[in-house]
Amino acid sequence: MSFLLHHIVIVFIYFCLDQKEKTMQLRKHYRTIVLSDIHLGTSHSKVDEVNQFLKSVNCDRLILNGDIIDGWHIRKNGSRKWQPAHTLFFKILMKLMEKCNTEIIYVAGNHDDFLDALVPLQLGNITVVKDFVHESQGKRYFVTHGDVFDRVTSQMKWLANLGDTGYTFLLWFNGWYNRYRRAMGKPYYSLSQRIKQKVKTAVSYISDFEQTLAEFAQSKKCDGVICGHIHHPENTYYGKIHYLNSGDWVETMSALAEDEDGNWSILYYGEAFQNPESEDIQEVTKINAAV
Ligand SMILES: [Mn+2]
Repeated sequence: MSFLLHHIVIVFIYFCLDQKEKTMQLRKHYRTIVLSDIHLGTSHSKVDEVNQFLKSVNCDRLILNGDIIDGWHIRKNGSRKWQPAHTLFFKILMKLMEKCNTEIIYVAGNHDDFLDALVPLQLGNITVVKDFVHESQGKRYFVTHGDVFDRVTSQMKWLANLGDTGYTFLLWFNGWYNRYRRAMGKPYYSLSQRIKQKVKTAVSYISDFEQTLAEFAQSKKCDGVICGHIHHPENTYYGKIHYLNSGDWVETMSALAEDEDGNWSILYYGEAFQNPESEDIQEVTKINAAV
């Protein structure tokens, strides 16, 4: 009897391992994924969405391009807003490293500046840096969070703080507005992004930031730049310089992805996960059911 039980257990374990293997294979594979501005530790962080996104992909290199943990917020308000979902984010990262052999490069931003004292740091498959050059398919990309190039936050702290208060209010309002939209059966809408697009000064601020970064990449003899910080995803060219911004997981829920051939694209969470007809969501539902 115990012999039979023993066999059943072994078969069951093999079955589970096989399922796990299949689950990892179902994930969409990219050469590189870039995430930034998740602001873990705040209530505005779209942590469930980023976790769901991460469970649906697999990559050789994951770049966490700054403001992943909001150290400023935690210092000011304590860790009350730290949810199990915020810890789950790191567990998913561990799984990626373990199962997919993903290399993780954490680039410190301004909200996670507590890491500045540690850089450069190498812990197994994780590297913590302030910036680095990502080389792929013969191209060189300068990777930085981007805050040091932001004239508003680096030169006028008081203005940045004032902006921060207004911004926090906007995000709070955005949350309520979207709860109302959801109740009406409407998809997610980023009110703060819409307002930013309308306000002229915000538009010139964005193009100013992009231009500065493109010039810096050129001075570093790079073909492109990969940044975050302004919560404005982009995949464009400034002259010959490829400007890439990974967006954020507070407003736009976006990431950058590089395929096997070195082509870059912006992935929007909403596109893949809010349209139940899409193949991606069916795939992910299958994956989540299997986990
Ligand atoms: Mn930032």
